[in-house]
Amino acid sequence: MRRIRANAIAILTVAWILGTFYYLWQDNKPQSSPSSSASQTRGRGHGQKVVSGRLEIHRDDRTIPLIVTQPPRAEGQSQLLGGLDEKAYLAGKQLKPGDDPYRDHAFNLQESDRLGSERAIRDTRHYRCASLNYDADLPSTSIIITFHNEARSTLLRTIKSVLMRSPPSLIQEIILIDDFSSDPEDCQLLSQIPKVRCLRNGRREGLIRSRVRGANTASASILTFLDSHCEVNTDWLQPMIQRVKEDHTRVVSPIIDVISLDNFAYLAASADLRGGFDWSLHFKWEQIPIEQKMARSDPTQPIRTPVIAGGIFVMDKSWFNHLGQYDTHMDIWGGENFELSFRVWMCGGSLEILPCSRVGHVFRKRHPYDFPEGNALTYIKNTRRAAEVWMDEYKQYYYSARPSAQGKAFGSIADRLTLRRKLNCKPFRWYMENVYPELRYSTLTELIFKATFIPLWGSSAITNPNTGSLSLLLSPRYCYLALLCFSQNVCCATSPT
Ligand SMILES: [Mn+2]
Repeated sequence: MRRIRANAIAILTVAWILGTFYYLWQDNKPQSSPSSSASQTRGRGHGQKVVSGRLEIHRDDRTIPLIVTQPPRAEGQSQLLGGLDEKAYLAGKQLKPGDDPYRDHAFNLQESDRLGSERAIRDTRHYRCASLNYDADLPSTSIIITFHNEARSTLLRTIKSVLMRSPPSLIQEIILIDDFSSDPEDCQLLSQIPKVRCLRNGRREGLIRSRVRGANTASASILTFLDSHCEVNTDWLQPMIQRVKEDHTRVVSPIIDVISLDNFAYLAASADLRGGFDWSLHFKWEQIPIEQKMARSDPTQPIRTPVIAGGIFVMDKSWFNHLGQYDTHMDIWGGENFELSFRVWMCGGSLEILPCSRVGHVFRKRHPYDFPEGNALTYIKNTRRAAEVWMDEYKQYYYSARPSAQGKAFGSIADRLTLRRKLNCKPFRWYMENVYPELRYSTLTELIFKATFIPLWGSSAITNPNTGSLSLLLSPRYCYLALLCFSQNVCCATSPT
């Protein structure tokens, strides 16, 4: 009897230790945002991990130490900005004393203004990137930046960093699409900068239709979509254009570094992440699967990614047009990155993250602007369109994970279905099997651990109703087999909805 008890205690102890390790491991894994109650925030797709506070922001000691990208010399500056009076431009919009610096842009405007339009930032690439060579005859690109009421200081810093840190021959033009901002001069004045063009929408269109407008007017053969609060890093452009030049069906993104929304510090993001999502079509950064990680002998090699975050990427213009640009019935923001990612993979292309290309981005905790139809409804409409057009029978998992999407209006998808047929795209099953097999089921080990250590594991899942399968457990309406809910795919499969 005593022996049995001793054994039981030993087993429990071992289980407890393993559970603690598992919990710590979970904690270190990049997680998606806990704040995804639909009305809250998704700092433009790629923001989630910052919001979670679990972000992989760590200074990677394999990166080039102490080398910073230089600001341009004083005499170069006047040429860089052409006729723009930078001081007057920035002074035209300033924070009044006593105003909340976070109110209008959801980042610390005071700090952004204080920084000025140029600064040295750390070169966050792996040191081997600096010795890579690129073709001398790379084609040029049209940079497309869409914005709505962006702060002048962040917008100007984005443009200047592009001009400072790109070979001039690669920049055909910078097209700004002002999506009906309150002050037309935010954009117009910037067109005094050489190569910068400004187009203003006559009404609010959202980033999807704005980008299509930019793409249609672009004169270069390669499109580069860039967010309006970024700073590009050393040699950010060459790796991406090289990959697209070699194969025009590749759609490539940089590693997106983090610019702190509070103090604007430039922080290196982990180089071991790719884009993923859960069944509610909630974007998240995730670790590269271990077998792929083991197979990576060269850290400068591209990383295959199931989806892109969507804010920053490079794509061949004719390929963009061939694949049907964007679904222009999607509004304002959100979901377009899934639609594009599914389409690219299923219709003959591929998606990559290039570790030797780095772009810093201010990740925010909320959208600073209004959604005319409401944030949640817009996200549901857009993701529902993506699911209905591309996910085939797997869309039932989307509806199980996002029951509120049932019955919501999403407009006609006839055009997009015709497009899919015309392009002869592969079924979603192919995507699941070949591009993102990791989505299907939690591993058995995870299942057991999660079932054993509910209190530990649950603390993170409970706060994350959109992605945490525990939330499904807590609402048995959507699941008959409560225990199996820990693997949300199993749960969805047994869902009555
Ligand atoms: Mn953004």
